[in-house]
Amino acid sequence: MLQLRDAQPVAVRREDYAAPAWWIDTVDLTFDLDPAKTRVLNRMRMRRNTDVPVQPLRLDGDELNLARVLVNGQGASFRMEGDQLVIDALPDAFELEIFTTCCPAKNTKLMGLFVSEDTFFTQCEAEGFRRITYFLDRPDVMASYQVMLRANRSAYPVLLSNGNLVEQGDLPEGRHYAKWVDPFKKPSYLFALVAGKLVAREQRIKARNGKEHLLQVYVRSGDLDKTEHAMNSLIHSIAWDEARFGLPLDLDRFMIVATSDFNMGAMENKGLNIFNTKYVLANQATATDADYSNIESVVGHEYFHNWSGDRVTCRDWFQLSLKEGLTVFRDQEFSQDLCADASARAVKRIEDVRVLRTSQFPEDAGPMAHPVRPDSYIEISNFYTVTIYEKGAEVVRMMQTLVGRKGFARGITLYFERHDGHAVTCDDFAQAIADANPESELAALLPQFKRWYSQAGTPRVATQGHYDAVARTYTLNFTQSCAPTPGQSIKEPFVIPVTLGLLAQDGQELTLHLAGDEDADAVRSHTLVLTQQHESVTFNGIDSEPVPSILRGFSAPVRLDFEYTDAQLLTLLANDPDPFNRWEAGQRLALRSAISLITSGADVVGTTTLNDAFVDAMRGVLRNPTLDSAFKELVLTLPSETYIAEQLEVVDPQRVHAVREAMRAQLATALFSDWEWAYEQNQDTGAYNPDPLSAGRRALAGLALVNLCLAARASGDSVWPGKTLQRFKDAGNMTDRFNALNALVSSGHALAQQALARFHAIFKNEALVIDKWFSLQAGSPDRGGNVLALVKQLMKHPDFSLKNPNRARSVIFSYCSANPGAFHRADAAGYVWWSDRVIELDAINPQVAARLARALDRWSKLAEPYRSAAREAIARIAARPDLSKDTQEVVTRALA
Ligand code: 0A1
Ligand code: ZN
Repeated sequence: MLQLRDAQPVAVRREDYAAPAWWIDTVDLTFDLDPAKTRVLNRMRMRRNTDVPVQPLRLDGDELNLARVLVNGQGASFRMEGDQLVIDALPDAFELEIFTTCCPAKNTKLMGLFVSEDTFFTQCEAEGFRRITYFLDRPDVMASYQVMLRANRSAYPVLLSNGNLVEQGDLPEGRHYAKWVDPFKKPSYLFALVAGKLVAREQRIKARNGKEHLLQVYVRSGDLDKTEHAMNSLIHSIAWDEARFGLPLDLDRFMIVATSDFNMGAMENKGLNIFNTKYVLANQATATDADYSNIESVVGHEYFHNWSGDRVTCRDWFQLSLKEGLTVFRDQEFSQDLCADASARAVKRIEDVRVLRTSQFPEDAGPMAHPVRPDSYIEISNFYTVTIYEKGAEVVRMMQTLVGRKGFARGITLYFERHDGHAVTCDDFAQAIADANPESELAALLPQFKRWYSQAGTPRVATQGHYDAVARTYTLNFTQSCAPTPGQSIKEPFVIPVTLGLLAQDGQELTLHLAGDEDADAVRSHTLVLTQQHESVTFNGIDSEPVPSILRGFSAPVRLDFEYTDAQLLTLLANDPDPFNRWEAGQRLALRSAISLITSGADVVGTTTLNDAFVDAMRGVLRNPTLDSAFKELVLTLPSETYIAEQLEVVDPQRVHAVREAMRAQLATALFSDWEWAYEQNQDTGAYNPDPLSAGRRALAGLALVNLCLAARASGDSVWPGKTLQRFKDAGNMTDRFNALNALVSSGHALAQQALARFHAIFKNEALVIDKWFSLQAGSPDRGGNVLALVKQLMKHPDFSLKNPNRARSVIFSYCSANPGAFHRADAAGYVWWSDRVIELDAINPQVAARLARALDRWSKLAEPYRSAAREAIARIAARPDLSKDTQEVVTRALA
């Protein structure tokens, strides 16, 4: 069906929210599944919402073929207004029957009902259910569902939907049926069905209360040997939510199904989670430690949505962070709680903060900046962002900091008691946490705290220290500010919890005596809650100028400015008991060197970037017997090009790249024997185990190998590249194998080619591994300026497909979003190629296209000639007459 698009798509505004004019009490769906033409019979019991003025019934639809509309069994008159089916003059309660068909085989958007490798899947969040039937497709309409699935038995032996299987049997002509009833009311976005040839790993578990549950992980038959980790992650998630928050599994049966065609990571449909294969399938031969860890988080994330999202859902899509920020916070806490010790927990925290700062901070400073609770959108799919997810999680984390861990658990209990079975708002959440902790600072500051929901942008906290030797006091003066963001020129002060401590110059941590609070217990870490633009705190009894450790554990999502001396940073790097700030000190030192060379105009080649003190400190960390390998790996990894670029007013991406590469080369060479030592020290002989401790050892060995190959590149030595190739061949797990391959490819060694060919030959039937193969090449360093040509060639490879989102991402995103040194070309060829891919993808899958369209979000920061060329490439996309509203919204905002 031809889709006519509005010339000017209209924005949906939060302030326009109105309760629905009608409720849907029950939905009875019958599917006759056929890839070319699926028939959907939808019978609903509807009732007028008597709290709002009388209005016609307006049902949402998208790309549906309508065959019949019956009201109480009689043909009814209706009209179409755009995509909406409108019925006037209805009784206060009635039964509505709608019969439609759709074509899942042609559904390349992967929203609604689609086919992937001969199996039917659905994706309904946010507005996909309207592609299945006409409906009140909004999250505050919650209904009871029963679903009849009918299909050919041999082609689709497994028929799944939400809830419990209540009946199944055969039908004439080789067909069969299954009937499912979901015991919980839910919004349409949580509906799901799956039908196809799948097999399941099953496990029965007994909950604390003695109730039995059936857990299933469904995959294609060749993948059953890759489901153990997902199943274990699910079991751990169930136990954790019950232990930490008292939230039990409320279903007899909980299913996870994997599909290789999926726009996002996974989806929390009630009782029937649908996952991208990337976040389910793992065995040691095909998955890396990072894959294992991501699977654990995503399985946890989707499972935790069963309460934070499904039992209590969002009133409208502006409240998306209500479920996403909270659920990311919960999955982060889950992963931390699974760690065996404090060091592993700190490593997880550093990794989370790194994601926030390299992805969310740029978003908050760019054209797509929006509050955690946005005020308007054109296409809601564009708002599944790092701001809603990761910054939203930081907002929840700050609440926990302000009320304490126990108080927060009390707040969560109250939230679920109050709102179970309802669709609510971010205000309701914050209110519950505050009400459960009436004496807390959160309760006292709630209206101001909620500015975190309404104001976009990353606050900056400028801090100065003043030591008074006579009074033996140390004072910290704080000034907070926040730059304007689109539509918000003035920002009011935020509530910012700043956890801090003080170190003596010899590195000893000091006991804190707060001036004006002499009765307080002596502590070594204190959380100061900033509420004003200017504020200060004074510590008494300080014998010499201390080194402040500010924003410990990254206690608030802000940029902290403090004019540390190099000596102070070295003290923190060597001694801070707070591992986050210890790591941060190293990052600040590296950043400082990078920025001074970038802005100096000096020749990069031949300039020694890093001073001896820094190199010695890095050696000290690498050789430190008391630190874990995972932590060492984080400290010895330089800040990313994206993060460095964010600190600059004007960005020459080639210079940023060249400087960072020079720093890497210097660390590789200067620490050569230390890297050799670290590599040898971090070899595991036992059976493969993806736990944080062993994963950390492999990570550090992998970094060592990269450095050894880089150093060999400089010296012309061939010993380490040879050893690396051998390691690549002999590796007993994907982590070691891929790290070795990466070391050869990223150092540009000639041996990389044969390793790549061998890798492809070994794994040609493992789609997720082939994604890695594409991605590594598209992300490889552009030493001769030929990565763009390579990327073009990769797109012609028989294994490449633009329709498969994972594959498209593995080539196109790896080049455009993760390889700045290759993408930002002075001849603009990278940008032109990017704009062509956005346009091409937009016709297939607007969600994926709109994400790719964000690769040049920060164009206005670029130096010439990049800036003009980037703008032109964006304008080229924007000029297309037939863009989806997804992509149109992104490019329009970029050019505004
Ligand atoms: N709610 C899911 C994310 C998700 C959102 C939209 C989707 O449509 C393509 C798919 C998944 C989560 O947070 O995991
Ligand atoms: Zn989520």
